[in-house]
Amino acid sequence: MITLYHCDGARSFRPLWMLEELGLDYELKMLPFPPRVLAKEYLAINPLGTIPFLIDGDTRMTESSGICYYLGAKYGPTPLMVGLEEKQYGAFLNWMYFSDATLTFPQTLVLRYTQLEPEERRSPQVATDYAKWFLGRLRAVEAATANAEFLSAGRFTAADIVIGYAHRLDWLALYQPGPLRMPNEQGIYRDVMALESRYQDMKGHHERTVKAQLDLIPKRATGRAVLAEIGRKPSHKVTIFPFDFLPSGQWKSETAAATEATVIMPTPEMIAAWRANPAVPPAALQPQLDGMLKGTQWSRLDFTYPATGAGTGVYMFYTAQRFDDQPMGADDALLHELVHAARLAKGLSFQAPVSGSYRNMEEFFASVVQMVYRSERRQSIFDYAGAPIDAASFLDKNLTPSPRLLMGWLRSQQGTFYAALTKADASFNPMRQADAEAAALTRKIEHAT
Ligand SMILES: N[C@@H](CCC(=O)N[C@@H](CS)C(=O)NCC(=O)O)C(=O)O
Repeated sequence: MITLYHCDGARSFRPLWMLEELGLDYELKMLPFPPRVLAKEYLAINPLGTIPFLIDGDTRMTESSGICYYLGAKYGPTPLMVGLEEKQYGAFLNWMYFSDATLTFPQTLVLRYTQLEPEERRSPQVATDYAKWFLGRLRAVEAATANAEFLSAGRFTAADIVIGYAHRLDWLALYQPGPLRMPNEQGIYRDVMALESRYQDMKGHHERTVKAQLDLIPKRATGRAVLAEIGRKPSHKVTIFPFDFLPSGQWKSETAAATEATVIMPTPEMIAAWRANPAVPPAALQPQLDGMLKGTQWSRLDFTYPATGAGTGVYMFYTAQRFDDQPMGADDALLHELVHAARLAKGLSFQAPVSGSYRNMEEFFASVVQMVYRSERRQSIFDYAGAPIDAASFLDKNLTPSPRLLMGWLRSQQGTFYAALTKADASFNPMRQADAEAAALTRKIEHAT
């Protein structure tokens, strides 16, 4: 499988477009920009820190236009490439090199000295000079497309893709566009717009597939209990991103995982603000949390945070299709993450280890609730490592802490949620079982006294 590292708005758009035109399967890894600063782990993958980076088997490439050429040559034949035997081969090759060496180079300087550098290092002079330079060089494109729809060989080729990048909406905003870069509505740049709409399609697809799974969840009592628990913290948003948006800091440990619920670590100032003025709804802080999404302050929840008990917005990373070939279903995997989300939103996160396969208390709770849901659907039930569970003896399982103690914790931390879970009509329902045991014990004690 081909992997492409990409930042929205960056040159990696060229190979992305080429991959789409060729209809190849690929994995897209999104990074915050600039990754050199905001996703330092990426330097271990691409020491240059630049975007794009393509992995295809043993092949590693960093040059956007070179990657387009490689993909066309390797996965062709395709009309996107102009062959050596064609008259326009030289012109085609010239545009391929022109795209980066001549065209994107001045663009980069403008971007750097108007936006990327810290305020004090910005330089209006560099920006103005190189904007002029860029516009001058663009005249070659203008001339070539004055009477022709395409740049070479009379058809749409990789040359149009690599030159087209310089015309993306982002860049247009930067250069205050004139008709120069939009020759006509029917021209090649319409295809750039089509790619923009493909982004929207991808977003729409994600939203539709997640919603399809979310719609299944309230059909079961377990699902309704989890959603209601999340609903008890309306001030905290739960946002579901595609799995590939998982912050790069977590790739090493988590790339094998199919889903992940993550909180953004609040800054000490934010926690202090909450404490000083509890009347301020935490929702007011949400824009700050969202701002952190840009990359600088991603962090896993650590042991110290739950002590605040304030709860927080939760970001989940989930793509329904990742469950196509897995024993667990896309809906119960989503439910599992939503249990984490419900607890994180309440400021509950107990990472104390649980023996057996469960890793920690949070995974135990999420996994058990997931299995009650599966059991309600008359599906197989298994532990965190995938081994079958015997419903009748689950509470007696030799775990540390014991399942009964863990049930008691859940009940004391989330009483309403726990009570709702006992209502689920499932042959595996340790919450109901533990409640029934407690009631029987109470009766016995009452009887004896
Ligand atoms: N010649 C390379 C240049 C790659 C490059 O400089 N990419 C920019 C994004 S458009 C980048 O990663 N800049 C961030 C940095 O240099 O840290 C190409 O065409 O792909």
